Amino acid sequence: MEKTMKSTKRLQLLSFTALLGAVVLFAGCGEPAPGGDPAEAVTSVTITGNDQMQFEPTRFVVPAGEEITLTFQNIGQMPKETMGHNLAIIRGLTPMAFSSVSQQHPENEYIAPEFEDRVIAATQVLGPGEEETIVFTAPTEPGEYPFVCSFPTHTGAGMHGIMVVQ
Ligand SMILES: [Cu+2]
Repeated sequence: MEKTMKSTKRLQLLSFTALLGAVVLFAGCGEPAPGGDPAEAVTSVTITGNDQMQFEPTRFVVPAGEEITLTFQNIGQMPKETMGHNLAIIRGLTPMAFSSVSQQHPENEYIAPEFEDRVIAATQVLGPGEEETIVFTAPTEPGEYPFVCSFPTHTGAGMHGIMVVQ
């Protein structure tokens, strides 16, 4: 009796292990999500900004030290003077610390001259329907680097995201 119980238990354990294996296998072979897996490192990325002051996506992952091609598209319709957008990837500053000063510098595409050494890469300010592609080298140090729109009030309204370097 004791022996039978034991072997039944072992059989259940085996089935469970097989099931787990199947689940892991299935997950591993799944089709990538539309637009790519946001957790996967890429060397090319497109980010949009809209009239609601939202970036999409707000997070992307790049491999350390690689050359990255980033296209930023302003998909809004409002005029550049009131709803322009830029995209600046920064290091060593919070989005608000960077933008509260940078937004006072329209003459320099809303990049504070004193923070230029904190800018990994940046686009110009884009009007509706405009896009710009920038090529830059990802930092060699893994970590999280913010990207922001520093057009006045936009960072405070939530127009920022994270570039993960891994
Ligand atoms: Cu903006």
